[in-house]
Amino acid sequence: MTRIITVGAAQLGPIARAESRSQVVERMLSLMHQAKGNGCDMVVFPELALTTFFPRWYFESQEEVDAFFERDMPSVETQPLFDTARKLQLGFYLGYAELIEEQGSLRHFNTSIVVDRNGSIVAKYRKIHLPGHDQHEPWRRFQHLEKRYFETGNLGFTAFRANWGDDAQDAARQGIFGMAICNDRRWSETYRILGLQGVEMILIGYNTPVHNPPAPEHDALSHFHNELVMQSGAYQNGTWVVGVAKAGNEEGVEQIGNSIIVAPSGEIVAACTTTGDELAIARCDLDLCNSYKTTTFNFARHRQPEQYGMIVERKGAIPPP
Ligand code: CDT
Repeated sequence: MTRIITVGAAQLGPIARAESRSQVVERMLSLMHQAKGNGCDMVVFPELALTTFFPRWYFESQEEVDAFFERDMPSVETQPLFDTARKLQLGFYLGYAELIEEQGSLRHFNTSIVVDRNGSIVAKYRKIHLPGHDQHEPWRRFQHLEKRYFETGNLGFTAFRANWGDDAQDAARQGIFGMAICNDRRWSETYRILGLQGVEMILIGYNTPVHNPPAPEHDALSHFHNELVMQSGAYQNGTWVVGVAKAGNEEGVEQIGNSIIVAPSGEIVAACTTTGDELAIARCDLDLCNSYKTTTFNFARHRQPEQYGMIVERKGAIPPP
């Protein structure tokens, strides 16, 4: 059996601070139409896809911060994405800043959702590995205040079943999916926790500046590290990985593009080549995962978690001499 899902990595070029949600949504709709014209079943948009990457600025007022957040999903501005999904029968992954009242208090998360071909939200994820810092650091050329503006995600790495076929029973188009957001992709736990749930495709949106202020010596390696983590995460867990950037010079900050679709072999099978709005497409056979999940990375047969436990019991690192 082959279970082929045709996926579009729907990279977005820079989004100016002055650009409205509706203007961005227009750009996204154009990518959705292109994707449908090229036979896609779903598209993956970047992290925080609806606005500029606002954690690069320090804001004194919470009101200014909250203006970048979505209180409703869908909202008036994002409803066309859901309507178009239904009209084109095309699913999507969307990253956005979520402001929600939970347990009587207002909470801020860096969130992603998967919407199916009928325009229904089928899964939600809230970013766990928040990078950057929580205080204004004026020495930086630009800030990375995710730890100030977001809370750590509280939904875990939870795999879910999704169906991209014509009807709910169409087993040929069913698969096990997972989500992650940007910095999560650098952590092996992300892939392994989803891998242990049998994930077959991990969807990841990101915004990655080329320049890393605390470690500028990494700048020249930013593409290498981007590919390294997603390729190894795919291979070591026998899963497809779709990584999609918000790219280009956004408000004076250069962001990597390098959106890629990685096969369970670890090979890159499609890639964006610009730093603008661009679609990279791959026909992804979910059954390719089995070749890795039943041999080299047959977890039930080859993992040795009881032995790893002994290392954990040593309570961390070996003390210095
Ligand atoms: N948005 C986000 O998570 N960006 C981080 C920047 C970290 S600097 C290495 C990322 O991991 O790409």
